[in-house]
Amino acid sequence: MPPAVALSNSSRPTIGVAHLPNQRHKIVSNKGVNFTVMVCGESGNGKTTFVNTLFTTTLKDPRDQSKRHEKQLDRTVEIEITKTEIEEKMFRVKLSIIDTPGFGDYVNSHNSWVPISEFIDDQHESYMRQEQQPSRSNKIDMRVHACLYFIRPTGHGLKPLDVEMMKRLGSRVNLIPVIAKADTLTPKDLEAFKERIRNDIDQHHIKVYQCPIESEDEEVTQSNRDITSAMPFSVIGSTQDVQTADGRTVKGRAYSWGVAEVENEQHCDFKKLRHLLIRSHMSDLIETTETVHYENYRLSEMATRKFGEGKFVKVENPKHREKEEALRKEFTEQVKKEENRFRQWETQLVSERDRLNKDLEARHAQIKALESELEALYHKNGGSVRR
Ligand SMILES: Nc1nc2c(ncn2[C@@H]2O[C@H](COP(=O)(O)OP(=O)(O)OP(=O)(O)O)[C@@H](O)[C@H]2O)c(=O)[nH]1
Ligand SMILES: [Mg+2]
Repeated sequence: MPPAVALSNSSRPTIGVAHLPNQRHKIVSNKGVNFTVMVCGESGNGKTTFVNTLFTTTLKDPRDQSKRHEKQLDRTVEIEITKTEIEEKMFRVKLSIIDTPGFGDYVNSHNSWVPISEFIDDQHESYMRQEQQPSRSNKIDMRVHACLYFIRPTGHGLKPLDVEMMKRLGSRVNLIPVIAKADTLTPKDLEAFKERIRNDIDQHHIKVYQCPIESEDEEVTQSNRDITSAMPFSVIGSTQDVQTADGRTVKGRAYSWGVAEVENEQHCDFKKLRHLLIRSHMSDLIETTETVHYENYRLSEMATRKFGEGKFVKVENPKHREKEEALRKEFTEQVKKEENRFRQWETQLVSERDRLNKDLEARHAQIKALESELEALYHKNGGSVRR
């Protein structure tokens, strides 16, 4: 685990935990708070890049540069958890980012939501079991507080697989839709695409995270309004420093027409999303995970099993399914091959039997002919030949 790292000194932001109610505030300042964000969606949408970008732009002063988190951009093949700590005015936030393998054409994508939703449920399950233990002080809490769902910037709206996946996720976690690779759409197309996604979300009754807007502070209320109106957040991911036309060095993607900047609000909503996650709505995400999603899980599980009883595990992992499918295919082919072999063998046996039968018949005919010959000789010699 990388060492505790602090946010940059300049314009120190206030992390959401500072807004927690007093009682919680005390507990949190002593022990720190767990905050877990998950990214998921189709393969190649820039999830891992986003995670790297978030780390590079959020943790400005890592004590040890060499330990700065940076993951390889190979296709992610299993759920990967990266942990770090951010610290703000005595508050420790134990931040975990969960990167998941993207689904797409290379797997049987029909059940690709299973490992992800199972992971989310497993964290609830593990927490619930720890709560049922006599000693509950050192609980390990990896419940997912926010799940960022990356939507491919096709311009057309949600795919059926997105709808299925988002529906399942929205019922168990704070789901935040994200439009990937905002730099591939023009601002006009991006706005139209956002509208289409909002309509699809409404039409399919997908539950997405609704952040509270009203606050005692008018400025905060306005900021919350801005954040909400930007949903689904568009993002650009990049850990590269590039030079803008006006001479600034920024994180972004350089094109012949100019630079798409990660932290420029005219280019994408990365800043708004980061602000929501680790500043303005962290405490609400934690709170709603506890009071809505964990509670839903706990109640539905309590309704179907006795206190302390283990969970009924259904093996529905698509990887297992694929393996099962491959084995079934192999088995069927093997059986077919064996059947063919038996059929050929049977045909050979039948023709061999026919050949032998014919042979036998011929020999019978020969014997008969010889017998007749013998009979004729017997009569010719006046019956003196012995049969
Ligand atoms: N244009 C553009 N390309 C991006 C952006 N983010 C990532 N990419 C590129 O998209 C490709 C895939 O990025 P990844 O971060 O590996 O995608 P992923 O979603 O983690 O993919 P899986 O691990 O297979 O699920 C890489 O070549 C990235 O450089 C972006 O914001 N804009
Ligand atoms: Mg990846």
